[in-house]
Amino acid sequence: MSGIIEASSALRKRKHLKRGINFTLMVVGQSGCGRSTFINTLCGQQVVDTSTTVLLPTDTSTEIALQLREETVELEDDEGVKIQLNIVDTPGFGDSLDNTSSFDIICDYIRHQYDEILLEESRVRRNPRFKDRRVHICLYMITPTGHGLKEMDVEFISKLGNLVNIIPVISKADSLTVEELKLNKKLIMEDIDRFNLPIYNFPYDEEDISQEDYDTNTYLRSTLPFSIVGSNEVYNMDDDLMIRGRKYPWGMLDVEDSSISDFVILRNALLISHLHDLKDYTHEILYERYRTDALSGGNPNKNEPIHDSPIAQPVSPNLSEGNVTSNNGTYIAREEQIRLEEERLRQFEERVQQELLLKRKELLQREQELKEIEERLEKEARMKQEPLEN
Ligand SMILES: Nc1nc2c(ncn2[C@@H]2O[C@H](COP(=O)(O)OP(=O)(O)OP(=O)(O)O)[C@@H](O)[C@H]2O)c(=O)[nH]1
Ligand SMILES: [Mg+2]
Repeated sequence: MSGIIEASSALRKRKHLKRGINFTLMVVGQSGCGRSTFINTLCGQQVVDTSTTVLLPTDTSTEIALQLREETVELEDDEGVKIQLNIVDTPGFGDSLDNTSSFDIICDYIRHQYDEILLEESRVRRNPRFKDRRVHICLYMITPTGHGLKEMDVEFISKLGNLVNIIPVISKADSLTVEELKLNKKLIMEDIDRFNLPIYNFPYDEEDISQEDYDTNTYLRSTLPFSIVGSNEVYNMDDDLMIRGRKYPWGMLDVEDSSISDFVILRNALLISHLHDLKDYTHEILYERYRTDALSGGNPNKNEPIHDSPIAQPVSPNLSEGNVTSNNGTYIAREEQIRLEEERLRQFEERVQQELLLKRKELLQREQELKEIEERLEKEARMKQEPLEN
């Protein structure tokens, strides 16, 4: 009997591995901070275009709207384990004077994915094609100023850190010297402590952790925030060694150079050692809290520190007098919750529609430009031909 169970679990595992592990990474950071380059470096291939993403304000607003761009790439490790890596890029982030709407768009996106799971869980018949698109990790890129966190960084992490795992990273670390980088890391961690910011700091259960995992997690904690160097170029070195690096007049910098870059540590943590931990934490802690708040009529929008709120109980048909009032209250609160959810979804849809309109407008403009170029070329060709005919 146990043989059958083992065999079927091995089969399930193989099937799971064949399909690939689904993992979603969001990259947030101000324009030009190196988001696209990092994504390509992490995947070891050109996944996103690195031409500058210049977003223009719409006619009706001076604000630059943030966009969410999704890409999926399949990665495979040395042992043939596949990862379906969904990447959410955030061009336009932090480009406005007031970034509240950017924060809201990201917040809504993450909550929307939780709502989808909530809905799917409540279905009698599950959708076999349902895709879990919850964000398992949000890398928050800090520009290498040599100082601590900016006001916007503090606001973002405190607003979203209880909804999604946030790991802070210093991008373009090669623009700082080793000493400056050390100081920059220290200042950032001091700010994180001072403002009590909820980042993902490789949590573990003290009673249920091996010495090896304990050492790894402690080391990763002490390395935060990770410093990264990205590049879109691969160079063939003299000894036929291929390296992804940045070429400067004074020499070559390997993105994996550990004196300045924690890229290898971060890649290993994200895609190998902590991939399942990040998924588990998202499901068991972050989503569970969201679900509890949503079902108990609370407001999952609020950003309270993680707490052990009681799981909502199903409403019993034999209610005592006292329970009627409290369940009635819960019922009203749930109705209010549904109303708020509907309103939020309506706003979400509106934003998507607006984005669609904008894209259509851009497309029409491009078409018009193309037409004008064609006409000009035709005219030039005709003018060249005319003297020949005469
Ligand atoms: N020195 C240095 N430059 C980098 C690094 N990563 C990216 N860059 C450069 O920074 C510029 C912007 O990089 P992108 O990856 O396009 O940045 P982005 O955040 O995607 O930019 P937008 O999409 O325009 O918001 C490019 O010229 C990159 O070559 C890095 O680690 N170090
Ligand atoms: Mg980009």
